[in-house]
Amino acid sequence: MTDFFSPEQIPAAVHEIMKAQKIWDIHTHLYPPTFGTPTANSTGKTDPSGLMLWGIDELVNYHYLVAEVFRVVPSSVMPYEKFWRLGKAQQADHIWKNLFVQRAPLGEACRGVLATLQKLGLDPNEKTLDPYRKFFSAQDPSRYIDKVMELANVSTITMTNNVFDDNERARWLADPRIGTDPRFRAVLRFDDLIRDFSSAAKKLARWGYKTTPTPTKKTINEVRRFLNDWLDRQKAIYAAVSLPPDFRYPAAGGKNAKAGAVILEKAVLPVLAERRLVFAMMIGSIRLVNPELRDGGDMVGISDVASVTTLCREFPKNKFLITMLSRENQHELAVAARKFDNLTPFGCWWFLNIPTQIEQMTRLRLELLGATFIPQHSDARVLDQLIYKWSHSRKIISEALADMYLRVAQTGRKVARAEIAADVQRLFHQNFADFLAR
Ligand code: FIX
Ligand code: ZN
Repeated sequence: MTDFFSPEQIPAAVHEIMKAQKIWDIHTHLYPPTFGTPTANSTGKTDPSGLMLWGIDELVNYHYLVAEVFRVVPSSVMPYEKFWRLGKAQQADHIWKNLFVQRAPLGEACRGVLATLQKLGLDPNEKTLDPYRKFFSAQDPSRYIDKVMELANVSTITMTNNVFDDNERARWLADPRIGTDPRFRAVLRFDDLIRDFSSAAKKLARWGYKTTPTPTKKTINEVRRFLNDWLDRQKAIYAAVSLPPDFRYPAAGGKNAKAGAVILEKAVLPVLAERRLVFAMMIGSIRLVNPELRDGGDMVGISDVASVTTLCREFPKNKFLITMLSRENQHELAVAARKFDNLTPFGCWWFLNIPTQIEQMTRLRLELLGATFIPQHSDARVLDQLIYKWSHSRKIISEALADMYLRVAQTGRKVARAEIAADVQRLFHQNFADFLAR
């Protein structure tokens, strides 16, 4: 007997199905303990340059909150260089006092920290961070990953593995088994190869590849060898770049931009097509408009969707996973996805990962694409963020989805539980798995 819902039952039914759905988080900056952790923990093993970030000092030092605290205590009062000279704990104390204690923590990134503490069973009203530090220092990193994944109901964490990051690259070269934690999947990330091929070519040459800043046939072949070596080493499930808003294909701009486009066309896309690997292009980030803020110093700009449609048309054997950083690009990108089945839009990226924009983007995409896109990724940089980033997004996406089914039910078409469950599974796991496997 098919289990249909009356219109009044739909919102609660969608919420319950969404809550139960395990999520494949397709883009994060998270790592397993094999990459080392600077956070004090029950094993006593810490690594100051470790990449696995978790715990209260990392949560409160999120680069979003660093940028926000300078709006409250300006650099004329707390000079940037003075802030950066503080230790991580003192930086966190400064942020906690000024954003969480001396005023109501209104912003989304602040609210996220509080929601995470609440779901961990901690009191979000503490005046200092010490009680939280005590809790986190008692955790075993690997068991804590299981706890956070369970609270967030996340099945798989997809990493961002930047081959041009010296710390990360050295770790992969030192330990062939570093990426084998079954809870994580690797992604080969190589922004510099496209953004700044001239400097990337010099680095590849230092690493033993016969590359020059001019993309000759020999250089192109060597870049292909480099990509294959690292895709194999990482067992990467896709490859990714973040690109500035002025990215264009065909290339516009100077010699370096043109070289990047040649590398994209002659090396990156052919290698990924041969391996049937997805290419994620995250377009619209301007690096370090304020370098004093370090990771928090990046900016958004309106990008060119026509370059995306040109790539989708000219490289039909490639699969493009696209997210754009500007709100103004979202409608055009969703329409572009109606034109090309090798284009899957994903996520509400970075400055768009706030309730108002998640709601608007999800409704727009459902109305134009049905359940054929990937609504969200966490972009978490600190493990514990999975808890709030997913609880916030589930609620908003659930409300948008419920409205869509309500509209269907209002036509007299009955809506079955199995249909809702199938769509939720598509949106949070199967669309991604199918796109990878296609
Ligand atoms: O390029 C990226 O992967 C961005 O997501 C990051 O660079 C950015 O700092 C971030 O974490 C945004 O949420
Ligand atoms: Zn990211």
